[in-house]
This record gives sequence, C-alpha cells and structure tokens, in this order.
Amino acid sequence: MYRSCPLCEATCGVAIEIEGDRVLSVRGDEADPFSKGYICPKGTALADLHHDPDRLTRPVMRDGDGWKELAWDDAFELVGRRLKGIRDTYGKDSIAVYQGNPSAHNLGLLTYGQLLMRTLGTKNAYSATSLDQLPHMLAALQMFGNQLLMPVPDIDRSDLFICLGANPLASNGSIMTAPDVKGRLKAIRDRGGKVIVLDPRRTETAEKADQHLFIRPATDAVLLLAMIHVLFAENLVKLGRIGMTGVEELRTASASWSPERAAPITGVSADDTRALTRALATTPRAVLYGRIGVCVQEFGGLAAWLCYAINALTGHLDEPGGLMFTTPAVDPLPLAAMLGFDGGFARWKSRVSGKPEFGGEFPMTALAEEIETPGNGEDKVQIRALITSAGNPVLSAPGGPRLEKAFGTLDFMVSIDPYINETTRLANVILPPTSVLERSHYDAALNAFAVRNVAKFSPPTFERSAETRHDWEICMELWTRIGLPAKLGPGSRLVRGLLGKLGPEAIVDLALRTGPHGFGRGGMSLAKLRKTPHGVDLGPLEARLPKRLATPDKKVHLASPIYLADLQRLQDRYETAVHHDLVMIGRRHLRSNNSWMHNSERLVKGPPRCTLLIHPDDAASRNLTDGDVAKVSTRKGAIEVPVEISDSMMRGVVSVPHGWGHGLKGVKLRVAQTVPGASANDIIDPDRIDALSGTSALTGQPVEVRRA
Ligand SMILES: Nc1nc2c(c(=O)[nH]1)N[C@H]1C(S)=C(S)[C@@H](COP(=O)(O)OP(=O)(O)OC[C@H]3O[C@@H](n4cnc5c(=O)[nH]c(N)nc54)[C@H](O)[C@@H]3O)O[C@H]1N2
Ligand SMILES: Nc1nc2c(c(=O)[nH]1)N[C@H]1C(S)=C(S)[C@@H](COP(=O)(O)OP(=O)(O)OC[C@H]3O[C@@H](n4cnc5c(=O)[nH]c(N)nc54)[C@H](O)[C@@H]3O)O[C@H]1N2
Ligand code: SF4
Ligand SMILES: [Mo]
Repeated sequence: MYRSCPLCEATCGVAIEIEGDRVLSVRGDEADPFSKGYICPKGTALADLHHDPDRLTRPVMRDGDGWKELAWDDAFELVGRRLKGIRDTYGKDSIAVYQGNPSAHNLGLLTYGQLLMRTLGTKNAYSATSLDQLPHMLAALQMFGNQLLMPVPDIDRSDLFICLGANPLASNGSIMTAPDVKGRLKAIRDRGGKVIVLDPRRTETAEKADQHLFIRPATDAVLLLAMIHVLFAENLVKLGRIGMTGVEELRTASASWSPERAAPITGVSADDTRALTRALATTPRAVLYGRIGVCVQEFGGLAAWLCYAINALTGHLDEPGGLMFTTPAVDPLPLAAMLGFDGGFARWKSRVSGKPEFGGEFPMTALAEEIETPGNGEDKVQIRALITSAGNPVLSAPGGPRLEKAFGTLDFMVSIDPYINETTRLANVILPPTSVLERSHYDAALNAFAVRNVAKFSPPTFERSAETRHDWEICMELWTRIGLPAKLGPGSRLVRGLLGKLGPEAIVDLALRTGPHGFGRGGMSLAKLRKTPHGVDLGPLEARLPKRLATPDKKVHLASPIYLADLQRLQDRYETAVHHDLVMIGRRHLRSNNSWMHNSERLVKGPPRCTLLIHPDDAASRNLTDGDVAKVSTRKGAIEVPVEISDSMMRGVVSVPHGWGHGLKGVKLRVAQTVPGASANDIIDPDRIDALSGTSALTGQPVEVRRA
C-alpha cells in the first residue's frame, strides 16, 4: 500500500506492508517522484501510532478521576446540547476553538474543521498559527495581497542557500515542503553552490553547511536591516521585472542601521554582514530562507517581512533558484475563500487586552485572559466553553500552567483528539478520530508550499470499523448538533446538507478539476490520482508574478505602513537595551514531533532529549557540569532539566526543546510518561509577544540557570 506520510511538512511517500489488520513494515516509497524513497524515523512510527494501545477509538467522558466510554450518538448528543446551551445563553463568542498543528496535515480538519470554526461565528478562534508562521502569513498578506501567498525557496536550483532561523535537517523543512532536505542541500554544494546558516546554535543543518554564523536570538530584523543598508550603500539593489512599491521607504528605513551599528546587537560582525549581503546580491540563483526562528520572537513581524523584502531587492523573488510561488494542483486561495478563511489583520481587537485579529483568529496569548476575565454585556463575552481539535496547548503554548488552570474553570470543554494528553485530560468529553492509516489523504495545504509542483492522493491503508468516526464526520456532526447556521454566510454556496453527503474527497476532486492543472490543462482529478498511487510530478516551480499577486495594483508592496510604524519599536528597544546574561531558545529533534509522538518506544529510546544545552563558559561560571540537574527559571516559574554542555551553543544562549512535560497527573500515555521531561512553555512568559502581530515570543526568553 502506498500513501504519503502526514506527520510533518515533507510529505514523503511511504510503502506500507500489511497483513490482516497489522502493519508489517513501513519503508520509503522509491517510486514516489518527489521523495524518491526518503523517509525519517517518524515515518516508520506511523505503525506505532496506528497500533498504540493508548489511542482512543470511542468517545470518552470524564467521570470523577476516571473516564467512561460513550456511544457516539450519546457523545454527540451531550456535546451538542451543552455547547448549544452555552451559545444560546451567552452568545457566539462564548465558545472558543483551538486548532492545533495536525489540522494542517489532515484533509478532514482542513476542510470541515475550518467550516465548523467559521460557522460557530466566534471571535474566540485560536490556533497554532500564532505560535508559528503568523508573521510569514502577515507578510504575504501585506506584500502579495493574500495570507496564503507565502513564497518558497527554489532549493533545487539555488546556488546559494542562506538559512535563517530554520533547522531543516531536524524539522525536515517548513513552508518549504522538500523531502530529503539533507540530499537537496548536499546537491547545492555538489554543484558548486554554498549553504550558509545563521543560528544561535550550530545545528545539524549548520554542521552540513559551508558556513555557520552565530546570531543572537531575536535580532534578525536588525541583521536584515543592516544587510538592506549594505544593498543600498553598495548599489547592489536589483529590482528585476516585477513592479514594486516601497523601495525608497526601505532605503530610508535601513539608513541608520549600518553593519557597524548592528554588529554588537546581532553578534554578526560588520565584515560578515557585508560578505553575506554581497554573496546574496551577486549570486544569480540565490535565496535567503527564514523560518520559525525569525517568527516566534519579539520582532517576528519585522523579521519575516524583511526576509521576503531582501529577496525582492536582490532580484531573487519569483526567479529560478530564488524565492518562488507554487502552482499547486489544488489552489489554496479559492479553497480557503470558500471555507471562510479570509485574510485580514487587526479588523477587530480582543476584548481584554486589545490584541489584533489575524484571519479571523486571535493570537494564543489572548486565550487565558479571555477565559479568566468576566464579561459585561453582549459584545463583551467571556469564554465559557472550548473546543480543541488536534492541539495540545498546555504543552505547546507559553504559560501552560495558566492555561491549564483557566481550562479548569470552563463550563464545558470538548477535545477532538486520539489521546488523553496534557490538554485533553481537562476536557469533559474527548471525541477520537480514525487513525492516520484509516483515512484517505491529500496534502491540500503542504503541496501549496512544495519546492516542486506535485500531487498525490492516498487511499486509506486499513478499512475503518463502523465504530469509528473521521475527523470530518465529527466536525460535521457538531455543526449540526450545535444548531449552527447551515450556510457559511452571505454569498457562500456551501450548504450543510450537501457537505454532509460530499465529504472532503469530493471537495478535493472539485478543487483539482478547477485548479491550475485541471480541466483542459492536464485533466487533473481525483480519479486520475487514484490511478497513480505514487503521486505525480507537475514540474519545477514557475514564474508566477505579477499575475498571481492579489494586491489591487498587481505590484509587490515592499513597505507596508504597519511595518514602517513598527520600526520605531526596534529603535527604542536597542536604545534602551537591557542586557540579559542568558536567553533561552528551543530546538527540534528528528524523532520528536512537537508534543505528541513521545508515546512511540522507537522514537524516544536513547539518551534523554529534554536537556539544557549550554556553552562551556556559561556552564563554568555557574559551576555546572555535564549531567547536573539545572534549575531554569523565569518570572513565570522554574523547571529542572539535565545539563548538556556543548560548544554548539552561542555564549549567552541556552536551549531547551518544547513538547515535553508528560508527567502531569491524568495523562494516559504510557511510554511518554516514562520519559516525561519538563515543559519549556511552563516558564516561557506568555506576555512576551511580537507587539505588531501578536505572535508569541517563544525564542529569546531571558532565563536564570543554576544548579538544582
Ligand atoms: N522532527 C521534527 N520535525 C518537525 C517538528 C518537530 O517538532 N520535530 N515540528 C514541525 C513544525 S510544527 C514546524 S513549524 C517546523 C519548524 O521547522 P524549522 O523552522 O526548521 O524549526 P526548528 O527546527 O525549530 O529551527 C528553528 C531554528 O531557529 C533557531 N533560532 C531560535 N531562535 C532564533 C532567532 O532568534 N533567530 C534565528 N536566526 N534563529 C533562531 C533555532 O536554534 C533553530 O535551529 O518543523 C516541523 N517539523
Ligand atoms: N517553546 C516552543 N513552543 C512551541 C514551538 C516552539 O518551537 N517552541 N513550536 C510551536 C509550533 S511551530 C507549533 S505548530 C505548535 C504545535 O502545537 P499544537 O498543535 O497545539 O501541539 P501538538 O504537539 O502538535 O499536538 C497535536 C495534537 O493533535 C493530536 N492529533 C494528532 N493527529 C491528529 C489527527 O489526525 N486528528 C486529531 N483530531 N488530532 C490529532 C495529538 O494527539 C495532539 O494532541 O507548538 C508550538 N509551540
Ligand atoms: S520527513 Fe516528515 S513526512 Fe517524511 S517520513 Fe519523516 S515525518 Fe513523515
Ligand atoms: Mo509548527
């Protein structure tokens, strides 16, 4: 059986050997035209997820300290009645929704999960977006006119790959769907090109690069402004064929940020900044790729914007080997619009602290206060109920303990999730979906950010039993039982009755047929994909501008006023810079996936991974030796983790990975609980945000470290 692995963004093809209802083996699918046999250890663990005895298959309801199983109909009746009651009594905004990361990897949630959230009509919509890529989406909206128009590095044709705040050798790439990044980076070097990594840690990716430069956390915007300063100073700006506005504003904005001024802030020397800039500007096929490290920080909005802008200023936007837009078989723009995911920023603000909405969602940093703070009147509604879907905010969002406490005060909470984990143990009812191998799959989201245009449909590997429900069926049922509007809103042609019959496959089929490779232009359809189980290659990325732009003037807007205004905050920050002895960053490991795959023996075996990485000098000055237990504290609390001394860390920076902390009472993950670790998000201050976008500042958290 062939399918694609939905666990991370790489979308590798897997070949699964089965016997009866058991998986015998999972291997890379050599015939997949995109991944060509590559998989990582998590792909093999698909079998563990499917066979995990802790995975729920029927709804459960909290019953004192334990849980009792419910029949599906009873569960839907209960959840529907409670949520409807709360909505009728307190209003739409009294029900909050949190959608986690796997939503983007699950066709049912991408479509019907979105529809459920949108028909709820609640302003209290939250997701992992504000812990992740929000600044990239905001930049796409401001610069290219649509939040989904995020360009991707054309890594296979690039001769210079500058990697800022990403570690694709561990993460397998993000907003850059590229199975076997290691092979693709090696290919750059084999053809005489260069890979340069800027990161506060000498990462796995940096180890394989031509050059690694340490950069102090959360100073990327300063580095990028200095690089832009050099571009103008040395006449290296090259605008190419695309119409752009805002070039002069960028010249002015960068004028005061000389590399000499930036160097003591960023830790990147003025010479290195100039050399880097010249290399980017003079290499015909080059790209600067920025990812989560540039987003989840105090100046994430500015940094993500400047990453796109610098590619545009050096003539690398929409050019082979540069930063390009995809031509996916399912165009996400009309699909998202149809599902009610409209772009927009700061059209309204959150009730308690005035945080800006983005795409109809508030940032995660507003959730706890919106639950805790009493409302007064119709427009000022307090959250009374919560639906979490494919998310684990107690571990993945900063201020985990506060969220946990807040969830405990809700009138009702329901989680759509296969596990009783740190978050879902707080729910009244858990509705578990079918396993990853029991459902069909099409990567509607990730194909849109793939470094080649590809399409693949995965049929279910196993027949599901009548006793189970797909994510989309759960969402559909809740839509009906809560008594939500049957239509999305004025103008929407999506009607509940019809959607209940269609299912996500029909939506994909329609999108394929009407998409850029569809009717008359390649005849793409679901039927066609079913006949090509390894997937189809639709060729390299192509130039798409200006046609693809969604800006009214069909130009790239290099200097949106929201960014120009936010530059003052950067100025102020470094005029009054407070020096911190130590700041904390995170890290990812190839055998983890955020918080939720530590229940697989084969993925967690080996030495403990939830450790504090610290530079030898920083360890020495604190009398720490390898294997000591360190107490890491912030004004939000403290955690204890083993010390691992390593010169891969920049001085003044320590690293603790997120997604651990499985020792909480009531968690039912028997393997994960044997390697609990501690949650970095317990001590990351939720009030540290990028004030522009509302994104959580997960990186650059000031900490104190001493022996426990
Ligand atoms: N194995 C594995 N793969 C995953 C995941 C996982 O948990 N495990 N998670 C998936 C998800 S949800 C995502 S969003 C992607 C993320 O994919 P990536 O963006 O590649 O994420 P990371 O591996 O965390 O790499 C971020 C890098 O930024 C560096 N960094 C931290 N702070 C700063 C800073 O201020 N400036 C700069 N320049 N660098 C900084 C960190 O040291 C780190 O090396 O990975 C996905 N893939
Ligand atoms: N400190 C720090 N915090 C971080 C990050 C960081 O780098 N540093 N990274 C952030 C990022 S990039 C992200 S994306 C978030 C992730 O944050 P979340 O999405 O909140 O957390 P995950 O750990 O991905 O949890 C996924 C949940 O989905 C469930 N699940 C898995 N598959 C399915 C499915 O098919 N259907 C349903 N219904 N449920 C499913 C799992 O059981 C688990 O409960 O974490 C963020 N938090
Ligand atoms: S790299 Fe990602 S998609 Fe590929 S096998 Fe690993 S987890 Fe699955
Ligand atoms: Mo993410």
